[in-house]
Amino acid sequence: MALYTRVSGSVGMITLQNPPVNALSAAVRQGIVDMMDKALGDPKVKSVVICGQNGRFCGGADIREFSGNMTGPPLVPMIHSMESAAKPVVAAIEGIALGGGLELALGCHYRIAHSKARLGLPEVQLGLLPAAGGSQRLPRLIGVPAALELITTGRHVTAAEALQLGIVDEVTEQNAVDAAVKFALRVADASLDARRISTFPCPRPPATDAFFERAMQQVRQNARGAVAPVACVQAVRAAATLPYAQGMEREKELMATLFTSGQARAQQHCFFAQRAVNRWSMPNGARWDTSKPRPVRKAMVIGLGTMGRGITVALAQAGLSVVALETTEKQLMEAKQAVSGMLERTAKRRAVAPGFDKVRYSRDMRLAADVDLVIEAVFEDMPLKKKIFQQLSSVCKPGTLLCTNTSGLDIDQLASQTRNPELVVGMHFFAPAHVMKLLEVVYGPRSSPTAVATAMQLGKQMGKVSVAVGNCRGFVGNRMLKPYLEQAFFLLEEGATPELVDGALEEFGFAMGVFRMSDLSGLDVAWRIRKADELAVTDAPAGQSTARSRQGRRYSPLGDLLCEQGRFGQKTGLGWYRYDEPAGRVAKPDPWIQDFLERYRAQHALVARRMDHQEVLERCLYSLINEGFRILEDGIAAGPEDIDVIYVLGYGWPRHRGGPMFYAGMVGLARVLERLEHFHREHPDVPGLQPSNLLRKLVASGSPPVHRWKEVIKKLHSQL
Ligand code: 3H9
Repeated sequence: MALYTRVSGSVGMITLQNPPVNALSAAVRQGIVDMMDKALGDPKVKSVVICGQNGRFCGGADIREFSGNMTGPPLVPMIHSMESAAKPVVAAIEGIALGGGLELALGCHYRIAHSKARLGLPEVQLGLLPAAGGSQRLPRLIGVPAALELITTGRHVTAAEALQLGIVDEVTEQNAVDAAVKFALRVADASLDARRISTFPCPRPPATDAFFERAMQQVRQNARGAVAPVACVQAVRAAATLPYAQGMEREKELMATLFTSGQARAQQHCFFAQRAVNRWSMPNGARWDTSKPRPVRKAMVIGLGTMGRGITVALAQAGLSVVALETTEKQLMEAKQAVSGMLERTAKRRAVAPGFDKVRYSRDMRLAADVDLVIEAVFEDMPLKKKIFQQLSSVCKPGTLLCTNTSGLDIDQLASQTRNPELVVGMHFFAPAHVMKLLEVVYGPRSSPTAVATAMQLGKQMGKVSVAVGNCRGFVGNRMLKPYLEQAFFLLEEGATPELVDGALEEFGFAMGVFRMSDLSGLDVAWRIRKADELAVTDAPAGQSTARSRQGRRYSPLGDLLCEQGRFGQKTGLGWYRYDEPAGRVAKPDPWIQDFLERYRAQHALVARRMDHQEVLERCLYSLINEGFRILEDGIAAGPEDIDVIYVLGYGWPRHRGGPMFYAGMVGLARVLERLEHFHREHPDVPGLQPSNLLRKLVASGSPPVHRWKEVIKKLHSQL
């Protein structure tokens, strides 16, 4: 809806009303058309101001409408007739002007923004392009290079940057609507000839063809198979090379292709999934989000390795006081230097104060007496963690939340070391912890709703997307990773190379294939855990040190054998690849690995065979997805959206493929089931390939779309 009033005698004011972000739904568009007619037809009105209610201009087209039949007046002619109006129209931008919201503002003759407003064309992140004239007007207003960057990345800009770029005419610290009304009174009689952006010539960049070829090459490289950024370049190229009307035709054509694409659906699924995880509830229906989180002002981080340092920075940046704890003076000083550097760099990027004074470095555990929350981030050593939790339990004041950053150990075992097990939760960060958006908040059987709510709230304060998950080995993300990694090893045994497996996964859209990723994170971490679990080669019976079976199931000792050679990945310069130097970044195929694999196959009488990318993808991804179904079955994740968010934000799953569970739906659940059955027949000693009950149930229920899986899961739980 849109509300119309007349203010200051001669200014017609149109207020968009569609909470919470005033998205341009059919009713809002109809309202704008009607109210513009009213304003233009009223002889007392000399100029018009358009604004949004509740301090938010407009969040763009109503994304919820994309999945149904679009009704109501279309945006393009609506904006065009606004631009053609004979009376000046001023946009009063408060809060946000995003996507169609900014396009609406670009159709106005003037734009006044509040200093705290953010503007942008984020359509590319939804698998779309700004198709209400944005791709044609923005380059005409601010030039091709700047517009291209904003449109292909979807980046939001502050009001100050928008002013500098020339997107807005004025920035105000006062109420932007009042400022726009004053401005509208001032320009009531001014000529509009030079104010209609669609009539501006588009400045062509020098050597236009070469400029766009370079831009396209760069965008393709970063897009990892996403098509929307490519279409964005094509649309901006049309703006630079064609007259406006033809450019608009091109924009429409490109949008038509994107609009119905699977990628757009996938990216919009991610958008809604990311918001759905905030309404966290347990599979049994118990809700945490109705519990009041406790205030957290002071925190302690124990263990200042890579994770602890990142967590310290994230907490300090969120405005908390942090006590950073290490055991030796040397470790403490090294950590202090590293944390200060990280604080300085991020502060510079965000143009804020570094907050060095927020962090106090200490070796004294007794300081835990004074904090509201502790995050333990020592290495994955259960006895050590248990000892720390025992100490904390006796030092901390009542009510202090005790969190662990373990990436997969049992939260309940740690809780049982404390006097208040209800105050223990997992806060599983992803490296680098001050950068990565994802946080798994892990609740044990005894964690209280308040404890979970507090951890979730703290995550939000740190700018993370927090997903509440149940307690099991590896939680959601790492539990699903295990069968995926396992398949990658089996593929090597059967004849693949690390390059082949990584090539297939990177072509699919992962930022990094499994072997490059393992090299980056360090092979020794998982090896030490396997050793502790008596799974690694050194624990196998003498003479069978490379046995391919553990506890009755297939096991590949390849990773252990590599670690036995001291090849721990990038940090040692050697892993699944060779690096120019220790900590070097460029992965090069290593002939040593070829020999090593050949020797290994010979030792186990394995005959190498050729395999293609399709097989690599099916084996790795379907086994990961299958574990995702088991996780849903076990009630560890509340829904498929939670798993998808974890994979997209924490594990580099390509956003344009919507997350593993959405992807399974796109491939077709029946197809995933059929391929898993096939692979399981071929590899009966690999339980990860045995299709889960839930997958079978979903297929038997006619493969409903992902947002309806919860009904089937509920039924499955009620039958148990
Ligand atoms: C477009 O404009 C296409 C055109 O170029 C061409 C067309 C021809 N529609 O994020 P929040 C909901 S494409 C519908 O938690 P925040 C959201 O789902 C659009 N709903 O709040 C959530 O609902 P719920 C281009 C929307 O304050 C609630 O609002 N625009 C829309 O953290 C609150 O959202 C964009 O891509 C929408 N457009 O952040 C902007 N936007 O409560 C997308 C939000 O049921 N939106 N909702 O979970 C955003 O980036 C953020 O929501 C925003 C607010 C920054 C606006």
